[in-house]
Amino acid sequence: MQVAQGSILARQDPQVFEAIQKETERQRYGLELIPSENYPSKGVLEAQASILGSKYAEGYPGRRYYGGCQYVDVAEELARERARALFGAAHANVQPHSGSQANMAAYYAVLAHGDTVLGMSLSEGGHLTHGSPVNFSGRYYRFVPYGVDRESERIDYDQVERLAKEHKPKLILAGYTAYSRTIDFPRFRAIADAVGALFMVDIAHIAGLIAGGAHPSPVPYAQLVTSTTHKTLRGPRGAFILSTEPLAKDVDKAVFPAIQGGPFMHTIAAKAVAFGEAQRPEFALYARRVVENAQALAAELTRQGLRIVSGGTDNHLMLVDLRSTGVTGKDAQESLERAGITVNKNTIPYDPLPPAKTSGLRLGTPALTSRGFAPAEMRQVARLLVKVLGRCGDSQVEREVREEAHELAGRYPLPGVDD
Ligand code: DSN
Repeated sequence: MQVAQGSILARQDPQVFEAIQKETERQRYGLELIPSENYPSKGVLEAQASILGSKYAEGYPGRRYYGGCQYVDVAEELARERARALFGAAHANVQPHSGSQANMAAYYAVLAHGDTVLGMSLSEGGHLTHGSPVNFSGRYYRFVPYGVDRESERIDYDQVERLAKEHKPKLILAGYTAYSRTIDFPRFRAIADAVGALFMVDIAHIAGLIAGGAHPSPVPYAQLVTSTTHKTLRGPRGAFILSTEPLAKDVDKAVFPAIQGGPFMHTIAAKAVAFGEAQRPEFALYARRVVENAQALAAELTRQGLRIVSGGTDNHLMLVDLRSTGVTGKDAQESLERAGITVNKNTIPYDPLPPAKTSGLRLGTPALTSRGFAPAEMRQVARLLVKVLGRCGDSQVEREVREEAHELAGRYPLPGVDD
């Protein structure tokens, strides 16, 4: 284990220090395929670890409830301006601490308790905050779920239209956590307009692809766009909301004072850094490479006999249908983890198994692409996955794959740590 020279934490609190060191080694020598995870740059990490986190700044730049906010105002103004420019939006609120809070604030801005919303069900690719009964969203609002077509495993836009006409929602929600196909934003907007609904998109997963031009943008079509900053966007852990000008005040009031108190100014500074990085030409290359890598991974898995839900991917992720292997998502995830490959089990559309077991795996390429992996390496990763899935739970196979995964990962620096 490499010990950081001169670490104060190593002496002050060896237990916490060791946990951080071990996690660093896990990340450095493991193959990270969870599509919602990524590695931020050193600049992002530096801003996030900065003393700006000590400052209370309830309110917004120029209108704070605390003195001494002149420098955190600079950071937040930069984050807002860069988010607006990056996505071409009229308004940006960069204070939400997480994607769930961004969604909560967006709903709060435009809905009243009990209002009807159309959103994709969690089991087919939505998110907890898209109306799950165990989440505030399903409890406070009347969510009507839509799903994917059983044959094509793509969004059934005709069903969305039928449900919209039947239920007359106040809001229609698109944007998913486990959907691998391009979303037709103009079609959604047309459906929303036809029934007088607002249109909102949660781009938490695809924000970086949109910023880099590798997925169409919902901004010209949606009144509200929410996102996290730490997935394909490669920023710090956090979130933001984009909106049209008429909704700007309601969005700001919903974030503060309605649902949040003091903003995390260190994280907002780190968001500014990340938005700045995403404006650079090399970020567009990154975004395209994320998709190329996902397509290479999906193609090799298919060649090796696995079925990819909907037949492939247009973005950074894919769902693998494990039913032909006789292995559950849970067992596959555990065996792969022992083999040095981190994935997450996920339901597939119309999954016969419950969410704690699942018939699928969700794989994504943002993290390995940040490390410098190209399609050739993704094909090697596919072969390692297939080797484990073919002999799931076999400790000899897990050991062999772990050695190969360790060697492959070790060839690429861990961004933010080794650069
Ligand atoms: N937990 C995130 C994901 O993994 O997709 C969504 O919030």
